[in-house]
Amino acid sequence: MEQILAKEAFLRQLKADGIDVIFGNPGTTEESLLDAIGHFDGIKYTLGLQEASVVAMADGWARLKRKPAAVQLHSSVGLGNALGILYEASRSHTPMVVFAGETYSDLQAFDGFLAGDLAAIARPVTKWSTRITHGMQLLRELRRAIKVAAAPPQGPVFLALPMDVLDTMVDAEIHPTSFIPRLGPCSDEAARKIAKHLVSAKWPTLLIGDGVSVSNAQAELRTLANLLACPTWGVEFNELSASFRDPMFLGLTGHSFGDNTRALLKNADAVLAIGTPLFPELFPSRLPYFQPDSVLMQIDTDSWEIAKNFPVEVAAQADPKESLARILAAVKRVIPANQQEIAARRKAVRKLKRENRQRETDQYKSVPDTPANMSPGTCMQVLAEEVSNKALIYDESITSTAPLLHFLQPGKPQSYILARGGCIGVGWPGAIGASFALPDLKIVAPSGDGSALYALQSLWTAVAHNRNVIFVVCNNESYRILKINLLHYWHDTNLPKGPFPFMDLRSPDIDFCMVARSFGMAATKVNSASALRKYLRAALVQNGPTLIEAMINGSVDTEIKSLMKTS
Ligand SMILES: Cc1ncc(C[n+]2csc(CCOP(=O)(O)OP(=O)(O)O)c2C)c(N)n1
Ligand SMILES: [Mg+2]
Repeated sequence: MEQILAKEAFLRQLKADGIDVIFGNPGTTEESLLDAIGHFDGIKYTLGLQEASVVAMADGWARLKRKPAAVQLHSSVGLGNALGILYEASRSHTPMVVFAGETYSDLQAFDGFLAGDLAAIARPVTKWSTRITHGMQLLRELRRAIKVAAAPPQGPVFLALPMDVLDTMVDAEIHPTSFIPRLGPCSDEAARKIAKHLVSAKWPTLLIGDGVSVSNAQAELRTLANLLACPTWGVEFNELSASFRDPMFLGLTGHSFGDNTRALLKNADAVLAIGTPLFPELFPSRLPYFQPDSVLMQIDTDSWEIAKNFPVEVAAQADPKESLARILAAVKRVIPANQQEIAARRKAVRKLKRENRQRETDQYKSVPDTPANMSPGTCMQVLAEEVSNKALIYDESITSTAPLLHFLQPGKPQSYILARGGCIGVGWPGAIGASFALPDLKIVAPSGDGSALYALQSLWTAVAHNRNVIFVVCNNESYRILKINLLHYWHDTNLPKGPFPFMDLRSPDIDFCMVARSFGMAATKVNSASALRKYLRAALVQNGPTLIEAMINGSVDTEIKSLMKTS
């Protein structure tokens, strides 16, 4: 068999699996690999200038490609910088093969510069983490890593690559990685039971998450929700598992306060959760989420999430799309006798949706535009009007996300992605990664000013590779979400409202346009709807990256009024 250098074999294997880009940031221990990449045909190396951005770019790429991204980090320190976003990728199931170089194996016991147990550092944030100890093991372990990353539930894996391993001559035994086929449907019996509970419930509620979009189950979900008039909520909902325009889709439960979610479920007597954890909130409710006689049913590819916190009447580790198809067939077989009840519920859900929308409209209108800035509602209305159907919106606008969703009402596949949050600073680099995955798509990346500051260096990559991304800073000169959450804390603990500590991003003020220009990117600051509209229109028809700094009102007066009055 042909003998080649292990690092060459490594690249050939990635290429054989259709991975044609490596997102990376190098150090001395990766230089020999970079040298090989430089001479290798068919893999593009994309340099990011800090590891958090590198991993976030890979996250965006993998989410759009739906297959493992390749990420190269620098030894223990580069891996350390990446941990926050790797944590996020592992919690939200982004498939990635992450690797970092280290010094020659025979020198590792010396415990010198950059020494560390890399595989141990990566273990808590990966599905599998190992050091490759011999060149002849490389291909087998690389293929295993790719397979493990891609197997449901997907997630990151880590390989430590000592320099000598990469320089070994190995057999060029390249063949495409064998993947585990997707799971099949839930059993007929489970489908029948689920159908029976949904059909006989008064308020059969669907809780859905990214598992639905990952299995492309949107059509089946919509049919089921409409057939039985099921109120539907997005829980861990970062991709469009349902259209915001679907009449039965009522919006997102949010990931902060379990008591909010609990209130939404007060009438639910049968709940089917599909492809979502229950519940991903920071402050889960201490009170029961479900009524004592309600029935919980759960379908997920991830056994960890099933029955994680609540007893489940019907549980299925199964593919959402195929399971929903089976449930639909079972529902149709017993075609419900209670058609009048369903029609009444349909009306009630539509009414609820209308009322929620009206409440949001009133709330956004109540914040005025001023000469210095726009209300978040105005900013997002313009963005939604101008961008709708012309670009993918990759959103990390934090407190501006709610008005954006309100005005955009996204539904078409690849029209909207919510940066998963948790670890902020994933939006802009994620958009850049997405633009490598879908080079023909224009991408608009609204980001909170605070979040953008974690990922500024990603602008350099966008310029270096002339990405078609419009970066929009929703600049409210603050960590507004933290103010809102502190108000909740004061309210819940009956403490008096004080000044907001360390949450204003002023004195010195930050000039995002100057930052962008320093990376060679054109940038404009706007503080009115008309200016925003004008520059968005221009940017949408231009090639290459631009930045628009939109000054928006960061007031939390509405929240103060609503929270403090009830205390
Ligand atoms: C890596 C990391 N550091 C800190 C936080 C805490 N955090 C969550 S949201 C936020 C501020 C977001 O501010 P911005 O992006 O300006 O959005 P706004 O709330 O103003 O709409 C911070 C600091 C986090 N989630 N992740
Ligand atoms: Mg802000």
